[in-house]
Amino acid sequence: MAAPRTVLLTGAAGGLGTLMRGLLPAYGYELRLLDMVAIEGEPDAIKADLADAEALREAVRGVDAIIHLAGISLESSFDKLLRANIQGTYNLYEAARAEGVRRVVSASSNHVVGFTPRPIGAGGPTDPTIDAASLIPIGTPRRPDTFYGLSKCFGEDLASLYWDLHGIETVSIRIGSCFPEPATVRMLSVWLSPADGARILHAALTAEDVEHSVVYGSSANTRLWWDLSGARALGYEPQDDSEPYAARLIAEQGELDPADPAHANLGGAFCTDPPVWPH
Ligand code: NAI
Ligand code: 15L
Repeated sequence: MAAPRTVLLTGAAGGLGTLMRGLLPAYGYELRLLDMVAIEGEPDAIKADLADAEALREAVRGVDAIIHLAGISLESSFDKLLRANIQGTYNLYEAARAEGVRRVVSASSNHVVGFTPRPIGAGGPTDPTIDAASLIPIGTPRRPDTFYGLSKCFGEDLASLYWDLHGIETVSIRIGSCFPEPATVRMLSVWLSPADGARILHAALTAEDVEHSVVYGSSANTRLWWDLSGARALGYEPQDDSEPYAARLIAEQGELDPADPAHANLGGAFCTDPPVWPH
């Protein structure tokens, strides 16, 4: 497919949406912004809920691709997740189908595999680097750690169905932690720097013949836990590594303890005491 130019960015008011609004125009994209809340300084942004199927049809009309970030980004009640992440994502794909949009890049999450035990370095629990053969593969069975993670499993499967039934291509990116800086020792392994976030979105928008691809999304962290080869195959070349933050974070918080259930799995504290969506 021709490289997309006009891209709908859902969830544009959120943390990741705000970072990507700043970074993606440099790649040549014209962004159409959508969120359920108003976006300061963006009077043209579309204020619409994913529940509003008509508004979504209008929002996707004429775009070359969609980056789908909108939704509940933490644990919540099943009913709220059903409405925002499950029904809402379905509504968006239906709008894409009806309006002929051929490419979606969708924010999945590491929490679809959150209960997967994290790999341990060959040198023991505090050995930071994992040898390539022990990195978690993309095909590892899904083990969602929350209803939130479960809603992201649905998003991946919906994308698969819309490829097979309707020929809409999606890259589902299982994002680690995309924030300006890693804030925890766990994030040293799963951090996606904002600049690498823009790089992976750009790769997912422009790669040829992605069909439905699921990839992990993080920077080239020294302490990486999963296999980034799927993302690299799309043309993603991460430039950042969380390691410069390691000494300070470990001094402040200590090493991860594999005997602590909040440290034992990829999903970290989502497996024991997940942060809850505040709304
Ligand atoms: P966020 O919570 O900061 O932003 C989500 C945005 O979606 C908000 O602006 C909110 O108003 C909007 N939204 C929520 N429900 C909506 C609805 N029904 N209709 C329209 N808009 C709605 O989350 P963040 O961190 O920006 O994450 C963006 C996406 O990436 C989310 O789907 C999240 O699950 C996913 N993700 C983020 C990670 C990260 O490290 N930031 C890691 C893994 C996945
Ligand atoms: C996610 O899926 C969340 O949306 C984000 O806020 C972070 O908590 C991230 O995972 C993480 O695992 O750190």
